Amino acid sequence: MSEQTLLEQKLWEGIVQYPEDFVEKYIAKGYWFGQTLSDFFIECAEKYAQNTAIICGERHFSYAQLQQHIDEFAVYLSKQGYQIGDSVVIQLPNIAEFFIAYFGALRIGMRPIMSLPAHRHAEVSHFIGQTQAKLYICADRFMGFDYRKLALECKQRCESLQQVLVVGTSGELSGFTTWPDLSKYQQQRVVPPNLTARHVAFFQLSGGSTGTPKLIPRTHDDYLYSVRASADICELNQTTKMLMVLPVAHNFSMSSAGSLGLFYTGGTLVLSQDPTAAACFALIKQHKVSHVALVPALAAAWVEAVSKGAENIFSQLEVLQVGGARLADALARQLIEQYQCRLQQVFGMAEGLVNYTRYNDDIEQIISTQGSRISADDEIKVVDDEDRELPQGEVGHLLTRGPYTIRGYFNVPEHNRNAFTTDGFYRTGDLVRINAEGNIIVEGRSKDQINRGGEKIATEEVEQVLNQHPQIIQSALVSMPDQMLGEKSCAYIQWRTDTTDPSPTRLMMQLRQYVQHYGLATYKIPDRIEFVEDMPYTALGKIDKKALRQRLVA
Ligand code: OOB
Repeated sequence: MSEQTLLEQKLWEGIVQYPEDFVEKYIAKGYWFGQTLSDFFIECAEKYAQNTAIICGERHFSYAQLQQHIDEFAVYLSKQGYQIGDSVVIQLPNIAEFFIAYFGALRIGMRPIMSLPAHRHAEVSHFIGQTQAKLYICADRFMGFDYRKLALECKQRCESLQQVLVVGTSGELSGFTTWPDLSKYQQQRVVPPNLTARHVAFFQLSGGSTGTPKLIPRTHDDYLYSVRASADICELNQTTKMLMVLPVAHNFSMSSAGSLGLFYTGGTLVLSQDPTAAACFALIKQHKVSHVALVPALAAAWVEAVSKGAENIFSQLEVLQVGGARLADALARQLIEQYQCRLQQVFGMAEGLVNYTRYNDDIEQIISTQGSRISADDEIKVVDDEDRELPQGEVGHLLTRGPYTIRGYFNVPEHNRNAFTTDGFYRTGDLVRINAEGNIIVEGRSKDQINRGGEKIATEEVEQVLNQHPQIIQSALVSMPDQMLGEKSCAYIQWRTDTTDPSPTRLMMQLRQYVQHYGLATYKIPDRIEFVEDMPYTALGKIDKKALRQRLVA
């Protein structure tokens, strides 16, 4: 077999491709136009060379400077021996190095995995293991957490991992390196990899509903289509100043319209590592920020700050986007009516489909719906439990297929059989209704997931960890309503009674520590623990989570 064929095989391993007739359609319609993400940024940098691309604390980067650093970092990576198709887990806070690492890796055809700062060693080592990643890029410390410890844990578990690259100080651990002095690579260029825009560019992560988080392979073509179309819908331009306060690597932050949509139009990204109203309001004032994207919990916290006397920054923004979890109608109304905010609701998923309320939608639509799809070729079905399409207006399961929605998660054929229909529709796990105006209203969820202020918890993943505890017979994680976050998690625990029970508070602390020690992201640690003698069961003999949730509300 030729080297090229072997490479092609490697690049498509574990990937479910779009069927040829759809590929032809998406190309014919001009959605996919054959540009890689790397070439995309090169084009932005040429077009807007002198515009400021990123403000990161005291550091300002023009588009030309950012591209220069990307090129230099790409040279560094290739000198380290990395090649096309190699995977790299990137886990960085909202700092400029994120973009240098991301585009630098893409420049040589490496495939980044977009880990979030909240992930811990269980998740990160899973990402490394799944993709056989050779490189892990992290910060030294962030929000009081030392990522070098996490990296050490991953080094012990993951054979594929060759290098840990630390932004900050490496602590001189063996196999750890610090962020290079990029000026050393100034005069050099890498040879662009032999890749097409149809190939997978990088991996987003799914919130999931079963087991460990799944990897979402996004191609250059599909991702860039969603980026360009989003930038158009959101009407971004060279004067746009976007504050990035949600994690940079999240799909909402990157592409809806996010940083990439912003780069496409030549605007300026202001990075914040601190989501508090105090910190962000100061940045908004200082840089005359025009656009911000928040999850409902953060929007509520900022409203609280304004109601307590902070300056009303909502009326100063051109647009406030809110998405990631259901925005309560009352909060939407308050933002618009009391604080003169120009609100846009965003309902999307890392797997693809994104919906926006449009600026010219009727106010009531903006308040009470989650908008409409990006593309006329986003196929949307609302179905009953037997996959039969429901009449318009009825609540059912949302299925979708389209020019930027994946056809399968990476390397999990068994799981894909349930997560997608045989004709390629993605089962979103969301319960929705479509109103007379054609806008989507998210009414609930059929997937076993908790949406904790926009951070998704696959209940099964946490239960599996709890169930490994020697004293636990079985466990069930359910959501409980929360004023600030929308939802929090409560673990019902059936404890072995044959041992002497320490006090419930002691037990609770022990269990929390147990989950933390296991290495799950902190937001997955149960907020509350309830001990029960037995579980309620459904007629089928499964744990009746509905009954448990009702108990909590009662
Ligand atoms: C975004 O992406 P993910 O992958 O973290 O989560 C997707 C899930 C959706 O299936 C839905 O259950 C929920 O998050 N969701 C919303 C929502 N936006 C997302 N539920 C109700 N209302 C909304 N506005 O969260 C994401 C990706 C791109 C853009 C925006 C959000």
